[in-house]
Amino acid sequence: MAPSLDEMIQMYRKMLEIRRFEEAIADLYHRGEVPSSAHLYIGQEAVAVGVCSALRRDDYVLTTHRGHAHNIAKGVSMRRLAAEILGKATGLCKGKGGSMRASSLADGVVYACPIVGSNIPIAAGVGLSIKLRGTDQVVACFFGEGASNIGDFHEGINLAALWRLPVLYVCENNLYALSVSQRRSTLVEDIASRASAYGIPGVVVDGNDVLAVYEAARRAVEDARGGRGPTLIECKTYRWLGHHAGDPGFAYRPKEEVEAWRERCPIKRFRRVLLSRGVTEEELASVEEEVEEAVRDAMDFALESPYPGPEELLRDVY
Ligand SMILES: Cc1ncc(C[n+]2csc(CCOP(=O)(O)OP(=O)(O)O)c2C)c(N)n1
Repeated sequence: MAPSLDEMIQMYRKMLEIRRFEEAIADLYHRGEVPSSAHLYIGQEAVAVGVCSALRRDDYVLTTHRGHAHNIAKGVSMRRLAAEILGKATGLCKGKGGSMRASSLADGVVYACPIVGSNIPIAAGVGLSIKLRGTDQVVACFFGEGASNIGDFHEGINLAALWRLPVLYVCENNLYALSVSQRRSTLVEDIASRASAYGIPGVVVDGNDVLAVYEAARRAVEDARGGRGPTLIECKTYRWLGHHAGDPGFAYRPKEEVEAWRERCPIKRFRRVLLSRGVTEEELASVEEEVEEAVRDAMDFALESPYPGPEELLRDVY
């Protein structure tokens, strides 16, 4: 079932929130306000939003070092996410997680971690917990194509497949793992083809088309809730910027390639779809204004928040 027009406008809003949020974080990073690295998601917005729009509020998400977007798409407060990235006491993890570990259990974002591939078996664990508790929740696990060459990928997906766990494995294939292109690390063209090794469906989707991603995710959610087990969804996309905010991103990628992908902007593309379905310029302009304001508010909140005090140093440490 396709999303309603209202739902599509909400999807547009979320994609734009992610874009503006990431631009603002890049700006703060270059002004020295971000005390860690920040791996930006600009260009990939259709993936996080397409998948999370097919989830329920009580479903779960696991993300990676490139996880701001998955938090926003799942409904996490942009104020508390921005505060976390700036290491502030008002952040999602009291400023102790930072950009790469920002997560919010209350919103279903269970885990964010820069150890590449580590979330894949943990997602199977979350899926097992759902199964043992007997609910019909599902879990979406996001990772890059680089992670699909890590041993955890095999162990995690094999187990989830064997036990028919309710997991969506979402590979965001942005063609590069750090500076290594997929061509230099992997002989198969489609990461999704690896699904056949585990006896589960593997789907390739245009990761810059939010409606296509939504539809693939919706089907996978239906299977997962129905007890038919996991799906591996590969979203072909591209990160516009460097691996992290301090990487110009041009040393290992041809300028023409970056430009060609910028032409395929998932947000502009979806904007055209909305206009063709009867949404007016005025409606979109008011969404755009509200998003700018919400992102400004989030950054102000984060900048004005205090850092945690020394008494916090050993609290929450196990
Ligand atoms: C186990 C492990 N090996 C290496 C690294 C260093 N590292 C950090 S991000 C990254 C690239 C990850 O690429 P991919 O999984 O495709 O995700 P993307 O950054 O493209 O979103 C690497 C190698 C790491 N963090 N963890």
